[in-house]
Amino acid sequence: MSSIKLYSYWRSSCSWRVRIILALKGIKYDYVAVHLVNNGGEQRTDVYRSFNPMKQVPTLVVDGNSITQSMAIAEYLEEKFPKVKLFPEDLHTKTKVREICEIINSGTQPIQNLSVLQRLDEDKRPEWGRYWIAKGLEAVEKFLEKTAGKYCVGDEITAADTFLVPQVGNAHRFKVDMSAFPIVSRIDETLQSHEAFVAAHPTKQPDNPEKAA
Ligand SMILES: N[C@@H](CCC(=O)N[C@@H](CS)C(=O)NCC(=O)O)C(=O)O
Repeated sequence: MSSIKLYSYWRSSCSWRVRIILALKGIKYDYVAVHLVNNGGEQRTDVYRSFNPMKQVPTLVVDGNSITQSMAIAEYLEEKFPKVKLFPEDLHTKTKVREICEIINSGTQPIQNLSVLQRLDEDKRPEWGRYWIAKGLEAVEKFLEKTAGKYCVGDEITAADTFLVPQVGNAHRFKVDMSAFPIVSRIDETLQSHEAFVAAHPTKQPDNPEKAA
């Protein structure tokens, strides 16, 4: 039995992806909150930086070994806990899953991430975030026209769904007009009531200020 710790921030979409995966796979873990804003950002402390040089969440620590980058964490968990599969066996289908993950992971979230926004004047940030999130979701929607069934790729939940839902969460925060993304919206809505997605939601995390209050 491994000891697993997740360094997370309730509102971080990248941490949210990993929380969904852990919940879907039924993996128990200890939650360690890293406040991204207070005290100049706890992700920037020397101690945290020693195991996450990018100064970002999430970090997963398994039996004392730290793993950073949500995609690497997703692939690690897939191999270590293969019972619930989030990357399909079929190579073509698996590649479709990875493509959707990467549109979000590399093409969308990094451009609207906190440390990027903090380089802009405060009044420019909402429009910047809205623009880049809408651009990413436009590409995801086009993909989904070809791949979607009940979920992003066919009728089984895959890693693509675990990346999509948190990015839609960010879209709502930035007030993106979702009417242009009907398939994205339909899948997000379907997954909102799935128990693993409910458990991983920001509102359910111990460091959510409303929960702590
Ligand atoms: N590629 C990384 C991105 C991680 C990332 O951007 N994390 C954000 C929260 S979603 C963060 O920690 N931001 C803090 C900062 O920018 O200072 C991953 O997927 O894990």
